Amino acid sequence: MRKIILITGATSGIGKASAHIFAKNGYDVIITGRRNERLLELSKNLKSSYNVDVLSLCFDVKNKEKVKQSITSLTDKWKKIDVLLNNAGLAVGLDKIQNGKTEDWDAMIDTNVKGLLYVSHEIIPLFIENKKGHIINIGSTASKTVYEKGNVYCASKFAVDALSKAMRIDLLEFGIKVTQVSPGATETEFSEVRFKGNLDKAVNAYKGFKPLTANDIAPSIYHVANLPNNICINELEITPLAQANSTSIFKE
Ligand code: NDP
Ligand code: 8X3
Repeated sequence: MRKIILITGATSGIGKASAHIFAKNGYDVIITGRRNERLLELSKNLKSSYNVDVLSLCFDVKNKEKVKQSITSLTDKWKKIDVLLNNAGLAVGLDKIQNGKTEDWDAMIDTNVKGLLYVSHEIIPLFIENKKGHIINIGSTASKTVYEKGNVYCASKFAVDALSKAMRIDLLEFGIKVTQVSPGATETEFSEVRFKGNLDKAVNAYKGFKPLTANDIAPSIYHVANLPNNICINELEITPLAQANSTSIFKE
């Protein structure tokens, strides 16, 4: 029987690259996100490229009821999930705290923290029932070091750091693995979303150094998910060569 991964935020960036690498290596894949057209296109590509089963579930992780309904409606085959990749997330705005917009704060906390919790809340009982499972939470270098104007995004990722550690402890008795993968600067749609569609600002974020791409991160996610049963990588921080942490990037 093939293994199954559920990926939140598979319509773009790190989630989409992860869907490809897991499917390429024979996983059946549950892809999720809000943009249904992208999900349908990805589903078609994965099926035709890798000959695996793909289930596409369109939902917003902020919507607790929709998350619950989507997971409880899974058939028995799809409930046998091996890996949950909690990847859906975003930064909205880059302002000093005194200039921050409460709607941006809500979007980040509701998606990055509460959304991750809502999805985990539905999947953890399946893992406990199946006596196996692996939760991989996408943190960030922003989970570790606060930077100027990063305030609420950093707070939301510090929460992912705390939750990853807490899940690891609480789920020990069930043999469920928990890993936080924390990327540094990675060129995806992340900056386009952060700067609300301002492409000049988005491109500028990566000027003067070579950022990572989603395809640089996905193999490490695949690696941590496919170790022998007795090994759990708790944390993995991956940055471009030019970046030491959130605040130290060497730009030419
Ligand atoms: P992208 O913007 O390319 O992808 C983000 C994904 O999250 C999309 O598939 C989007 O799908 C999904 N998403 C966002 N909000 C929601 C929501 N409310 N409900 C469901 N899905 C949602 O960015 P990345 O690939 O870079 O980001 C992936 C993760 O990596 C995020 O958690 C981000 O914080 C983290 N990260 C990114 C870094 C970077 O430099 N790029 C560095 C460190 C961490 P859709 O819009 O279709 O819903
Ligand atoms: C995304 C990377 O540096 O914009 O988590 O916070 S950063």
